[in-house]
This record gives sequence, C-alpha cells and structure tokens, in this order.
Amino acid sequence: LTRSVHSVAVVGAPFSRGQVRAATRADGTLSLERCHLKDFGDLSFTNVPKDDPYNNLVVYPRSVGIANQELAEVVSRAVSGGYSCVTMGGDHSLAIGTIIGHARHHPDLCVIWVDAHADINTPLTTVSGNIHGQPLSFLIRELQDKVPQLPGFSWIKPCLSPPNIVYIGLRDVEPAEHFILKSFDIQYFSMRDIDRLGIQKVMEQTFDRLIGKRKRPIHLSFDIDAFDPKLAPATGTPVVGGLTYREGLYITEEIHSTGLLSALDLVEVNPHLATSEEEAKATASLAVDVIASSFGQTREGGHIAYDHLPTPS
Ligand code: HAR
Ligand code: MN
Ligand code: MN
Ligand code: MN
Repeated sequence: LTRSVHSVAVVGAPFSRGQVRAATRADGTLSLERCHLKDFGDLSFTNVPKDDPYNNLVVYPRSVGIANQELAEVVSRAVSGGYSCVTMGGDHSLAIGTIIGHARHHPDLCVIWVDAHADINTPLTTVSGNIHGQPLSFLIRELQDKVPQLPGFSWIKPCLSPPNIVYIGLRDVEPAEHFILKSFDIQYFSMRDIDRLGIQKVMEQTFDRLIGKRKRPIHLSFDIDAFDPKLAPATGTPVVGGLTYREGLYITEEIHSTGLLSALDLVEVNPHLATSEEEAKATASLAVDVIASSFGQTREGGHIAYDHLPTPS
C-alpha cells in the first residue's frame, strides 16, 4: 500500500487585534502521520501605536492590516515552496492574509469557510467593530464598492468571487450579513441545512459547487466555534447548537479525500478564555484532530505500522 506524504508548513499567528479579547496559538505540538512538517514558527507582530479606530468603531485597523501583510508573505512562500500551509490562530481576521497569500500562488483557489459566523460584515455594517467579523468583505471583488479602505489595508487585493466560497455551520448571522449572502448568491449550509440534509449531502453539494466543473486548490478556513461550545468552550464568541465532533471530522475527512487541500486556517482557539484546564485542553485537542483529519488521519484507522501480518512458524 502506497500512501502519499504531505509536506505541511505550520505557521503560528497569534493575532488578537481583530477582536477585543486576546487569542493565542493552541498550545502543544502538532505531529501528523505521513506528513513532513516544517515549522515556520510564530509570527511576531508589531502592534502599531496610536492605532485609532476607523469611524470611531473599527478597532486596530493598522495593526490588523500590517500583520496580515506579513502573514500573506509567509503563506505565499510556504505554498510556493510546495507545502500545504496550516495557520494556527489567532482570531479570524488572519484569513485576510492567509487567503491573499495563498491566492498569489493559486489564483484559482476556492474557500470552504466552516464557522458559526459569516464574518462578512463590511466596516460600515459591523456592530461590534471587530475585524474578525469582517475578513471576507475585504476579499470579495464584487463587494469592493461597498467597502471603504481602512488605514493599513491599501496593500490588499481582493481575490475571491461569490461562486468560489461555501460556508458550513452558520447559526449567528447578522441582518446585513444575511443581505450580503443573499444578494451576492453566496452558498451556505447553516446548522439548519445540516439538520435537514445531513452532513454527507452538505459535503457533496459543497464539492459540486466548488470543484464539480474544475479541480482547484481548496483553502479551508476552520473557525473552532463552528463546533458546539460543549466541545470547544475555549473560544471568544461561542454559539449554542453547533457541529458535533462527528460532523466536524466528516467535513475534514471529505476534504482530505479530494486531495485538493492546499491551505488550512485553524482559528479562534483561545486557551485564556477557558474556565478550567480541561476546557483549554479539550479545545486544543479538538483543533489538533481537525488538522490531523484534514491531512489524512481517519477514524477507521490508518495502517502505518502494519503492512504485513506475523506468520506462525
Ligand atoms: N458577527 C459578529 C461581528 O461582526 C460576530 C463575529 C464573531 N466572529 C468570530 N469569527 N468569532 O467567526 O462582530
Ligand atoms: Mn470566524
Ligand atoms: Mn466564528
Ligand atoms: Mn493524503
């Protein structure tokens, strides 16, 4: 049995300025079977002093902008070097940098966004002011006449179009976000859709839409808050009624099976928000399971140690 080996780059991106509460890279080491791991280390970001809110509302625009610019460089280097790039966050504003960096090498990429939230507010529709609720608004070409340029964002080149994005797991979508999803015909599978269709049909329809006509690289942006808060309590904006462990891992197993996964963000894991050591550990180990499963760890078991049976003599 031959099994392909993946070269995986791991980037730690402890962003926290896309939201008010701090977030960090999940603790612990990552090891993946059948993968060559290259640790690109943790990026150290410069927090820009005097980073006044845009419109008195959108917080830390310059810090988020520059951090993403640096992250885009690293991701684009990793992907050009033949690696699949895993970025461990950090808040979801980092997807601005990872997707732009990824798209520099693979302009035809598609995005599967697994999240309780749509993260598609514009700086003019946001209520919270947090940029982690807005990343997709900066990335979608067709939306740009509705998006003001934030300080620190002038380097950004939007690289996505609505047909190349599918959401899974939504259950906390604001009115303006819902309006955007509907008017730009962006496909989403809410938790209600998962209840209706089952996760298997959801994945079939996701792939029909994104890679049915043409194979292309997949960028998986996985927000740990897509899971039910019972499973992933150590996160900033938990929402009841989320993915089960089995649904979550089915998503990543199916994505691995396509052979097209090219970059993965694992975001919003924040051990500081856990109320106990167990909560922090459970959330971090769930994040590791998501990553491992995305790169080929299966629940039915892999036979890495066994390629023949002992024979009685
Ligand atoms: N929609 C809300 C906002 O715009 C909440 C966003 C929460 N974001 C994340 N990322 N945790 O998914 O602020
Ligand atoms: Mn998110
Ligand atoms: Mn979320
Ligand atoms: Mn594989």
